[in-house]
Amino acid sequence: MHRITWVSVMIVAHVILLTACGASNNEKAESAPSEQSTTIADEVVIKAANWKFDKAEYRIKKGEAVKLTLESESGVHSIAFKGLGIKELRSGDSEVVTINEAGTYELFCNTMCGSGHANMKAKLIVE
Ligand SMILES: [Cu+2]
Repeated sequence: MHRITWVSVMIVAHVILLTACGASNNEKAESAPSEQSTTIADEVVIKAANWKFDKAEYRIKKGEAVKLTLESESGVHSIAFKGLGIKELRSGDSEVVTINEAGTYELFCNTMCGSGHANMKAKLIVE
């Protein structure tokens, strides 16, 4: 009889512990986001496919916060930007960038994606 009671106390304690953990995890998930203070002035979606980008040139304004997004319509691609301190974008990635220097910058696929890989180049024109 005593043994059965002890076992059920252990089970109850375990359930309480599990519930407590679950609750604190939820709180974390809810309070995590939002540190966006920059106003995004423009959005540019760059679409990649085998083996080209949807445009030869993408234009943005200098000094403005622009959200760059890479979408892949076929194949697996990424974009690197020559001469800009922008990190590589992979499919589905977005990055908010502000470029203060006008100019024409080269962007290219940075993932070995097949026979047309070397052709996957376009320009980012900042004006
Ligand atoms: Cu490629």
